[in-house]
Amino acid sequence: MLYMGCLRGGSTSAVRLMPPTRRALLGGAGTALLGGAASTLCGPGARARPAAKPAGFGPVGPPAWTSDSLQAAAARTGLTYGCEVPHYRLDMAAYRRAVARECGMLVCGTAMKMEVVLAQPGIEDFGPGDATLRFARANGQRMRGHTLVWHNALPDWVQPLLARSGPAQAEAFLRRWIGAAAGHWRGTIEAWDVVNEVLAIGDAVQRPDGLRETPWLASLGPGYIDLAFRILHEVDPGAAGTWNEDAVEQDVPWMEARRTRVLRRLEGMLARGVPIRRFGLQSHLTSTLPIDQERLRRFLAEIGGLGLGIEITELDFDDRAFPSDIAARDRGVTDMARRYLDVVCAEKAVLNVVTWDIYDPDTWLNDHPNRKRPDGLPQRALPLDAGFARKPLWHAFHKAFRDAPDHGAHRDRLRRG
Ligand code: 9MR
Repeated sequence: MLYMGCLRGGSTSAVRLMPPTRRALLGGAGTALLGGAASTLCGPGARARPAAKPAGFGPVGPPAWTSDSLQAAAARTGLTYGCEVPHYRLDMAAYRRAVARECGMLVCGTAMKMEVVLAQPGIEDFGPGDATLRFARANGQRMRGHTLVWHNALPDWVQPLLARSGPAQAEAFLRRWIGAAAGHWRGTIEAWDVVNEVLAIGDAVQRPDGLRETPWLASLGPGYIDLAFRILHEVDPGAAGTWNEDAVEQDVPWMEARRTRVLRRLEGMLARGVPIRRFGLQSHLTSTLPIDQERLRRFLAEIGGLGLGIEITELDFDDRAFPSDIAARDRGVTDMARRYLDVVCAEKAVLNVVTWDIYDPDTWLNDHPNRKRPDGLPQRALPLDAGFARKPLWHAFHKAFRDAPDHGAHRDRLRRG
């Protein structure tokens, strides 16, 4: 509704294209999207208006993780271990038990993305995100927010509207969206992935700044990244703003070039006073490429040296270069994991290690055309197997956490900002 009005109607009037939803009529964040003079919402000076504090997501309960869990081992060094959770999985008792037992932090796979929250124009659906947040809080777990600005997971109706909008309308839309999502969950999210995958890859690297061509870049120009961080800071100053990026972990020249771009951009953002507090390495590691521990160590240390925190946000292991034999495959995967985690856990700026889901059947790697195994077998990418038993990879994580130096004091300081 108002979103469409902003984009379609230019700067003068908000066009209500649909009747108000029950949620909007009853109050809450939806009201903020309907009310108010259109000129204050759609003009260049439009401010993100955080929603009124929601009714609440329940008290933070005592930690549910067990003393022999990944989280318990990580916490000893000031790290937090967590995983991505598809919201529908919370209907499955065994899944709930596994996640409560192992994790100190959760992140939604899709529930906090625009594709779910704004699937239909004028209707905000916070339900799946709220349910995950309630579950996390009841189990004493923290939440990451994923993700505010991404070229994927845009609802069908948003892309064409962004394409037709000028910078003022696009900025107003961005403010409304971040105001709605980060405003709704304000005070409950440790860190938001403010921008996700902003660097182009391969032949798509066309611009000198290396930015990916996206609807956000097209409508707002390269300043959209700084702007998004500033908006989040206005809406929820307690949430750390994270730049989450992929393909910066392994030892190939094109990833080294991306690491250099990351460092230069981070320096620029800090020099411009952008309120960024963390950098996230997605860490979808692949067995087809090597890991150079020294290069990785240097990269993490340089980010830490800028005063930023670091998060491992989507860790998993694509085992497609390893043999079909399960024992041999697990040896390959655990070896990669140890090489990676030993460096990661030794860097004091690293705060969170989050895997993309926790049990093998859920990994996205089985569905992706470029990631599937050539033998058609399911990937062994995650710490738990299909029966939620702890795999050799779980033991590799546990040992890496146990053997890691204690950087608790430094990590606590970085978390506080
Ligand atoms: O795993 C997520 C999948 O369920 C969603 O359909 C998809 C689109 O929203 O996003 C997947 O998660 C991606 C993440 O948001 C960003 N990095 C890559 C992840 C795997 O594709």
